[in-house]
Amino acid sequence: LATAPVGSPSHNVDGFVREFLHELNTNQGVTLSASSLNDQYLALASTVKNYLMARWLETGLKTRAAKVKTVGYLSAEYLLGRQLDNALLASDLADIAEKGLELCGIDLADLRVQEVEPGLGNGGLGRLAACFIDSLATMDVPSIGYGIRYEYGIFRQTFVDGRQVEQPDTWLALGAPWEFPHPESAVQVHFGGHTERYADDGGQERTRWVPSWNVLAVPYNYMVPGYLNGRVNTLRLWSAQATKAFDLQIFNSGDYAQAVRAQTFAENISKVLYPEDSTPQGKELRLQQQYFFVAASLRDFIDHELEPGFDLHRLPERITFQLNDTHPVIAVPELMRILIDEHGFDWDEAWEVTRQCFDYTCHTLLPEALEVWPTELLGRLLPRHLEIIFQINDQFLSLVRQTYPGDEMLARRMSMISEHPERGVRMAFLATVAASRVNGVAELHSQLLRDKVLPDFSSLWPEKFTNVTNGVTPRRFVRLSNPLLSELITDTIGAGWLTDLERLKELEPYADDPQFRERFAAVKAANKHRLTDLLRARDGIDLPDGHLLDVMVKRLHEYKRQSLKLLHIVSLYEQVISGKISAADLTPRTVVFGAKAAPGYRMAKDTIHLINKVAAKVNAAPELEERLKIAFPANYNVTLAETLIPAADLSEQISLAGMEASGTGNMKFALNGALTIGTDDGANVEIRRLVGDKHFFLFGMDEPAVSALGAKGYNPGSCYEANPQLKATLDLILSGHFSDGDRHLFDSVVYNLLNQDRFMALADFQAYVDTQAKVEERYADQEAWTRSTILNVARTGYFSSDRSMRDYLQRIWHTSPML
Ligand code: 26V
Repeated sequence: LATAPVGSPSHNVDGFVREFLHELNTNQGVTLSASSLNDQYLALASTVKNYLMARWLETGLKTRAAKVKTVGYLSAEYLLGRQLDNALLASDLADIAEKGLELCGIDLADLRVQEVEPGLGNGGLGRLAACFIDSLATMDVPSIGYGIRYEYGIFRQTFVDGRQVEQPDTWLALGAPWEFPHPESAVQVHFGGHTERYADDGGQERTRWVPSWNVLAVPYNYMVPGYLNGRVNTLRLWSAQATKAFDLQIFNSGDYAQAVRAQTFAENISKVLYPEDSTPQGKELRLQQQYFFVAASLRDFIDHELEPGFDLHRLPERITFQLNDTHPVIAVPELMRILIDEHGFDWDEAWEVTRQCFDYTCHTLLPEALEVWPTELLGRLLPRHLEIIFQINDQFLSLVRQTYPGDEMLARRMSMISEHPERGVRMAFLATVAASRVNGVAELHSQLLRDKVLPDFSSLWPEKFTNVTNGVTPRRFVRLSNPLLSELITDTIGAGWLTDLERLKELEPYADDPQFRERFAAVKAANKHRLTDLLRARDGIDLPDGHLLDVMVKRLHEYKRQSLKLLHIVSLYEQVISGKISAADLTPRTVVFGAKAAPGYRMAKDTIHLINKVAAKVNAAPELEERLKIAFPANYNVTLAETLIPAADLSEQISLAGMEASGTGNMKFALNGALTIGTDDGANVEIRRLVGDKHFFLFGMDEPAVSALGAKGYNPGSCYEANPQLKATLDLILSGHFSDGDRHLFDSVVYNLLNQDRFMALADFQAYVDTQAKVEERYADQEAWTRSTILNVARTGYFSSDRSMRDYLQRIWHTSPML
């Protein structure tokens, strides 16, 4: 009785209503008639939690008792999106809730929109982590997600005169009903100070770290419900709080203000998510964040998840930590420190355990995105960890010298310590040396990781490297975001596909069935109307009817080439206003952009400004006869993606080949019946292989061609000179046409393209424009188009994150679901 959780409320409309009203009265302290929408939303969230609670507690008991290996997913970001619908779906409560609320005179749809999504991530990497924990729960894999509870997530983007202006994301302001704070389980995290040698009782020389300050890490637990399987895993996000020591100082010291400042300093650690996602700034606070969540997570797992007295020599039997990029890599020296300094392991024993406990996923190829922490900073913040890193490096370099005698250049290349521009620790090298397995996130990316980023390491340890192609959760990105398509699929092939997405293959024969095509097209049309309604209400944007909906949504980065999409639009516009073609020649098309720029990334922000300026001009041009429109809703996020992606006809995946590690938006679009125009990059390669060349619009240089052009010397100016249409396009921007006559407003963007163009947009321009013409040709034949979109859905079941998790389980974690 003491350990068994109490039962759930009854799984019917009556039980639901009773529970809901109870929550409204006792939690919100209001009656139904006096309640606000926010009261009702919070009470609804509590009600759903109550249904999931027994399963959550049981999952914990069952997993602990089984003493099986747990996956510890270490990620600085989780881009979760709204929780309510997902929780309703996972607990099979959606219909019951809808009916129950209706009895109370409430429309579920009105409550849904009350939720502010937890945007605790920048983009692809954070959203991937959210998809992965969903799949692990659904596949009954014991796992804990560890991360940071940022008080402010990714900024809210607004536009002022077309320029991006960032606003704080106050996602906690109206209450956070999905989290369970556990201040009593807080753990201490130490920083600073120095190290000392001392002799232990047996006369053995040992080291201890004498830190100079510390903070409390308070866990906030979130339910991660599996889909209809009774498992509820945990996501544990850490929040920084000043320790008691600070409080005591407040009482004891005369300098109250100073003590409060110290408290604020400690609590700053989890205050805000860094919005840069490609150029690490080497900021001290960011390193504090990384160590903060990693130290708390290791401590939590060892002290609270393992049974007391557990022999840490056997730690790899019970945990495998996945390092989501290099952000949590400081966990490696931290585990070494725990084993050696706190548990008396000798170095070799500790290393043996540590290297079996970690695997590393790399998510980039951009050299400037690889984290290098200055040794000066590391030594100041984490002196013991720096010592340990130096020692790991020494041991590693002796292995290198042993394996390749006389090759001192190689040893220098492979050193974890870089000397220029300042001494720093290359975190990707540390991760690669420590990890049992290193993986890229799509086949091409994994190949390039081996060949270009870590070639010396892949020669030394070829078996260490592997690929796991990314995936997305079909629960959120098909079932919840596209209910009409889901219904059509279930109607056609029966239930069960949501947890076995390869079954979408069974749709293939229906691509040739005109009746099915008609229903499929009707779903797309309905989704477009849903988007139209949303954009009108959310942004005051009016989407025209009957247009090809051409969508490019992702972070703004030069390598992703939003500028290439923009050149295409300006080129069409220029041809019409200069009379080269008539508006009637245009396929009616609306281009939707969604993109946030890192606040310090000038070129990206200027590109946003340019897109908005071009949009203003194009949208108002009578010459175009309403046949070309641009919509750029501000603040693209998971919630907007859920309505936008199912409405899209065309998915823009146009990064320079070899730059986009995988992409996951590309998968979401294909699964929702959009066709892709894309380069041979990231997971596009695999999407195209699966859907077939005829149903994918490939253009541009492939990676070897990009490399060859780079080696030969690329001159964007010659593309401009050689291509009259490209010239006319850029000249129109330079003329001040989009900037009220200001000829220099967009110099940065245009001259960058003309003189540098690191990502070769001009080189791919003609191929892109030509391929867009092919898109229009196919679109003109609606039957053929719809057939292609059906085949895209039918053939992309591979991109379920359930499959990604299966690959990690088999190839990396060597564990299996709980039976
Ligand atoms: C990098 C950094 C650098 C330091 C400052 C903070 C920060 C925050 C995040 C990141 C991650 C950038 C890497 C990233 O998001 N990669 C994306 O990962 C996706 C999932 O694997 C993949 O689909 C995208 O292609 C890849 O760009």
